[in-house]
Amino acid sequence: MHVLYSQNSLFFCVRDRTHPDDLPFRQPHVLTVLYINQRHSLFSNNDEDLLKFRRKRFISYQELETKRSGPGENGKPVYLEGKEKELADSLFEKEAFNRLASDKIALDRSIPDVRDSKCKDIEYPKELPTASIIIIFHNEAWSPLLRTAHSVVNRSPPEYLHEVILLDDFSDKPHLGQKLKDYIGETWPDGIVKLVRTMERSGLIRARLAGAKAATGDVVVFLDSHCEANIQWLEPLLARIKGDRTRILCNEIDLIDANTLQYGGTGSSSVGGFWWSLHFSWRPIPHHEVQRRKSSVDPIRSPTMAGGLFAADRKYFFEIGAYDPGMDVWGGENLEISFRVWMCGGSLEFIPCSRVGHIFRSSHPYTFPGNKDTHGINSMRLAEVWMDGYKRLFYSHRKELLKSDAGDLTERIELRQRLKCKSFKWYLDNVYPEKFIPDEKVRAYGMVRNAESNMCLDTLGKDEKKTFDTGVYSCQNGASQAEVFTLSLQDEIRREESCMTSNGEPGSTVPFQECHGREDQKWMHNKEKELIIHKMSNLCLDRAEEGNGGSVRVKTCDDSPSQKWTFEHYLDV
Ligand code: UD2
Ligand code: MN
Repeated sequence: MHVLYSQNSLFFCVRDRTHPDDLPFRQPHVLTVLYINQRHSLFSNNDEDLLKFRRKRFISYQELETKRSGPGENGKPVYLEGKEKELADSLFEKEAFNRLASDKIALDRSIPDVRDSKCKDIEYPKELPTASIIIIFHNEAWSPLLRTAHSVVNRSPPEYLHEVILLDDFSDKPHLGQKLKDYIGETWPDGIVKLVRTMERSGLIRARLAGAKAATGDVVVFLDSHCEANIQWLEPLLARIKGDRTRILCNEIDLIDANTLQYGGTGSSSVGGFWWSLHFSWRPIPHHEVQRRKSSVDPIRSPTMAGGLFAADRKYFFEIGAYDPGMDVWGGENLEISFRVWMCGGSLEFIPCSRVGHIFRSSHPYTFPGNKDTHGINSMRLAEVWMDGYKRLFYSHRKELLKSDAGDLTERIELRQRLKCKSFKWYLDNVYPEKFIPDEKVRAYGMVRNAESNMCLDTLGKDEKKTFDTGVYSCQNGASQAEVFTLSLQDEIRREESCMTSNGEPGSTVPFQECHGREDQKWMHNKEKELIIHKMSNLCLDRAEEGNGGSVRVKTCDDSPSQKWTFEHYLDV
């Protein structure tokens, strides 16, 4: 263990590992992540002096926030031109955001208060638990990382802000070495911001675990390293945990534009869902939840969380199983913790009055060691432990994983037994009743085959979040998810979220569109005659074009072989 002392910063830090640039402390170290943060005598080791200092800093930031001017202030966009824009564009590919624009903006810039105005009238208890904010990063760019830290320090009341832990997951970029350590020491001489480094590349899941183990506040709050915490973001989270420590709470995530760094409010109209491929999705707040809530600022119960930004009672976080340390680098942990929390007696909520911006990037600005599909394997771990028989629906999307090894799951299975968690069916029935299950309580499902041609209905690999025309492809006999369709009890022919739709014009193609339950999405299947009839127009589904990738259309029923379709499986309902 090394005690590091930065001459110019009055900042002490004991760490398990040193950044490659932190000479002369190059030798590797064998310790779990550990540090202490010692206050300098400037504060005479007196808690009251320290709090006074922090309060003054907090208040003076609020006083000046509205008077600031400069690029990006008040969350405004930054536009680059000429050579600068060219350079920014070329960097964009690697970093997946506009680093040049970000570097132009003050690290402690002001942002607009995008909350529902009702939030301002809410009074939170004076006595609240204290929070450790854990910001994990691997090779993050300088300005987003520091802007995250500044926003937290400047917008969290000091009496509740126990510490901010910058958890460096084995970065090797020079700016994250000595330079970062010095900056922290000089900027926050009271030691509120602490730097902890892992000894090896841990991936975001184990990095968060290391951060939570290092934390000593009552509550842990996790943030990505490219966020901006907004006004009064912390109090609503802490108040809700004070009310019930088994609540896991997510702030609303605002959008910081990856190109202009504009801070945009997103509203509070979504909850988390998932695709059976175990990717996260945003969905509108379901009807039953809209009815349950009395006000637009009430907490919103959500089946899942996006993953990066949430708060939990620190001890409860560990009691409920923290994270699966067998998960690597990126992906899956968000659904794992979501399923687990609900199934094991906790709950998950979005808090409309707590807002934090996040830069959504279209790719990852870091490497995946060994080029592994970590989302796939991590998801497999969660499916095996938490989804019971429903894991079939995950594997139907990821057949190739059936040959993969998810690693040792013993501890996670034991955890589920020890906590006496409920079944995944319970979760679906009670927490996410609107989730569509393609092969239960339906009339028929599987391949939809046209016998004459041995062609099957097929999505042709189209993006199912958008509208796409139904096509045909030679039947893959179960090998392709793109050929799995369901005839629902509501008379839809559908995929997970989208339904076959027709405007009833003879000869028109049949697009898949978001399911809405209206007449243009209702179909009748006559099993004996092998017909699929659009109810509204009485037209028949017809394989209109030959060959792979051909389209299907609705036409006047004429008993021709191109209008004969059978489903692979029929259920007795
Ligand atoms: C989303 C989540 C992210 C995580 C992920 C699923 C939000 C806003 N973001 O993806 O937090 O739950 O889904 O796994 O909900 N990092 C490390 N070590 C690594 C890789 C990443 O510390 O090996 C850090 C990274 O610097 C960042 C955080 O982990 O601070 C999340 O990574 P991301 O921003 O690339 O993930 P994102 O937002 O695409
Ligand atoms: Mn992120």
